Amino acid sequence: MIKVNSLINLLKKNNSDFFSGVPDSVLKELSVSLQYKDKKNHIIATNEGSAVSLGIGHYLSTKKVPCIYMQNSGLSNALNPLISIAHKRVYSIPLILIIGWRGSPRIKDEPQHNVKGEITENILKLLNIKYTILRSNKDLNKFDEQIKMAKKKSSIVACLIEQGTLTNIKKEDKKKDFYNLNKEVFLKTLLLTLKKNVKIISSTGFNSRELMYLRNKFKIINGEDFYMVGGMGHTTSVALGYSLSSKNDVICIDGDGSLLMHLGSIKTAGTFANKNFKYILLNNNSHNSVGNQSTYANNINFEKFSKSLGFKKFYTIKNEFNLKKKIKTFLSEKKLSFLEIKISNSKIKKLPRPSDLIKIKKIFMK
Ligand SMILES: Cc1ncc(C[n+]2csc(CCOP(=O)(O)OP(=O)(O)O)c2C)c(N)n1
Repeated sequence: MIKVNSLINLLKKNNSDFFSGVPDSVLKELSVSLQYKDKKNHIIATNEGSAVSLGIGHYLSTKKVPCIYMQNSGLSNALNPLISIAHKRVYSIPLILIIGWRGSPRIKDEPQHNVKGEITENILKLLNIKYTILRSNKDLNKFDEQIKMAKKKSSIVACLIEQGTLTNIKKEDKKKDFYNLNKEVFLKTLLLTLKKNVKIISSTGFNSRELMYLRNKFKIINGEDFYMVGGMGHTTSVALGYSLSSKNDVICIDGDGSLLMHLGSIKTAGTFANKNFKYILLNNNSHNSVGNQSTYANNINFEKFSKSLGFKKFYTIKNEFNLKKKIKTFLSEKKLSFLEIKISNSKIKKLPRPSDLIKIKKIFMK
């Protein structure tokens, strides 16, 4: 185990004090600690490519090497600027990557993480990025040497961190809900309001897991779900692609972190979606499932936003008053509509995880 402060101090000793990244459960201690202590020098980015690019900009203006953190699933989002801008044979920009290693061969994980976990080291090797697997304080020394070398050679260096490695010295504050409407109440009411042939496509994080939990708990059979266990930020596009060739109503249930990760896809929906595409944003203003870090979505005016992107109607719900009626009104709307739910964080303990993915796909496609 490694205290998160030992890692942060090592980076700062190397004159790296600018941090950007996308939150991850493995690196929760790091991002939460930075959010409280390094507010000025820490930017929570909407996707990993942006985080790398923010770091590139920081280097260009300060000559200091930035630290970019991400889950290994986000490494693919980061590849474009890593390869086409920062790579040794392009602009040779030094960067320190801190990568949460879900699905490492040592640790049992979900299918989508196992696939990425197995190839993560090879991706780094393909990019010629030197890396250290950080498991104990001893490994910090090796990483320190690699950082010094990367600075000298103006190259990229990385560390891989597995679940449970980082520890926090202080218990983190429990962050309060930003909004009050109970998420379980909303999702249960939505499921109970569905017509028979409705399809739901839901985003990664707690949203899909809660839907699955509630369906099982209350034995709700109307509608069918497809859970986006990975591909964060692509829920809108999958739902749009499905809806364009379907006669059924398709409900896209998205999180605010997920929406912001690939924001452009909602413009594509606003331009191309038919009225069978129903977009629901569960806005809790946080990355609830990976440590409650802020998404800063609270100050977006989603009515102006969605209407300027092509949605014809906007609805918002923030409490339980007339909940069922409001959901019905939205679902029966004949024009392309966007529904923002100002919602609490999840309150359900021990949420299940979708595991038999091929079965879920087959049932969904029936
Ligand atoms: C590409 C990628 N980057 C990061 C993650 C880690 N991750 C999983 S869920 C999540 C937060 C999603 O936020 P939101 O959509 O608001 O849903 P909530 O967690 O609040 O339910 C993140 C960052 C991921 N799965 N994939």
